Amino acid sequence: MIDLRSDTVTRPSAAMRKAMMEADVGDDVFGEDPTVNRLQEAAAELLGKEAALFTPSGVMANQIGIRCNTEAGDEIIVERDSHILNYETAAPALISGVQILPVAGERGILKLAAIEAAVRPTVYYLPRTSLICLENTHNRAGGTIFPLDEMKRISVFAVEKDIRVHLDGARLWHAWVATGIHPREYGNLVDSVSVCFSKGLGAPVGSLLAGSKVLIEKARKIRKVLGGGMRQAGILAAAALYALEHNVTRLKEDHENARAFCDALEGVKGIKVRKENVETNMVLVDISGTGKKSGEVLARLKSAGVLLIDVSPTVLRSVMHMDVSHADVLKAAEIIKRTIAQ
Ligand code: TLP
Repeated sequence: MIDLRSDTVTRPSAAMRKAMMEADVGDDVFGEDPTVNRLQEAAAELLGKEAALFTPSGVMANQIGIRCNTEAGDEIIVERDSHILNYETAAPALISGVQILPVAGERGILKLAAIEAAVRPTVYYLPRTSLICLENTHNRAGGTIFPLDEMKRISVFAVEKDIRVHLDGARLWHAWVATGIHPREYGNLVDSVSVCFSKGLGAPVGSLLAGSKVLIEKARKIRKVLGGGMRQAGILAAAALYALEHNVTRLKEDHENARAFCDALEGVKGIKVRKENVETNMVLVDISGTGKKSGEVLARLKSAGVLLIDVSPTVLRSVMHMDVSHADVLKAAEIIKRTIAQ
């Protein structure tokens, strides 16, 4: 089976498992796990932030970020196709008591003009806009990269308006490798940033939120409330440290595989792929020309040996990762061609 559903499906390598096994550990609820502390310091530095907090998942890192930057009753501006809005089970309402204002972006990229138009005037009977959430790379748009210049403009505007900015950087590593722009450059522009070690970097578990010391102190308390206070989590942090050291630069192979996969599917009758939109490790495959719905196509692909997922009834997502080779990716494209032709 060639599994292109997500880059979360990777299994930790033998070397990563060895690093986990040998990790020095302590009780992290007491702040005494040396490996967790080392990871948090390294990641804070990498993201241009004073401090960082290890979390079990990307959703938890995002939700703690939202809670730290808002008050109940506020409104937050979020891109319409963002992960926070679409795949986090309405958690901002539940955990932070905030209302989401979805704003349309272009291929997942929120533009300053759209944000300006969405910010509420300061009037007592309107909700207060307290936070803007951005996503880099953008999942549902197919791994698109947030342009640094646009983020700079948004950041300047947000400071002027006293609005906070949170960056969902689950795949910020991919943007780093594709553009050469250091994560710190993005981190410097926002109040909080989440990253994941289990998407593309091969770690079994683990995400992290970075921000100011004050924000991270608040975050530690919220993580505990959410049941995310972990004990000898150094075993997991060791995997994340290993991933940062060994698995970032290789992401370029996944990006190359995404382009090769896209090339192989270009021109196939009934489906549409857009090479110009393949910026990192994902390829969106529009199957509307087949006249079939995604559920049926996915089931047929599965029986032919390829797993993808759907982002809409007519668009499938394929994600390249370290557990699929160049040959696997080309084989998957062949199987897709054959299945579509049948
Ligand atoms: N995304 C998963 C699914 O939830 C869709 C995937 O397979 O891509 N932010 C972004 C941009 C993400 O893509 C994800 C995971 C998360 C946050 C949440 O991370 P986890 O699953 O660790 O809570």
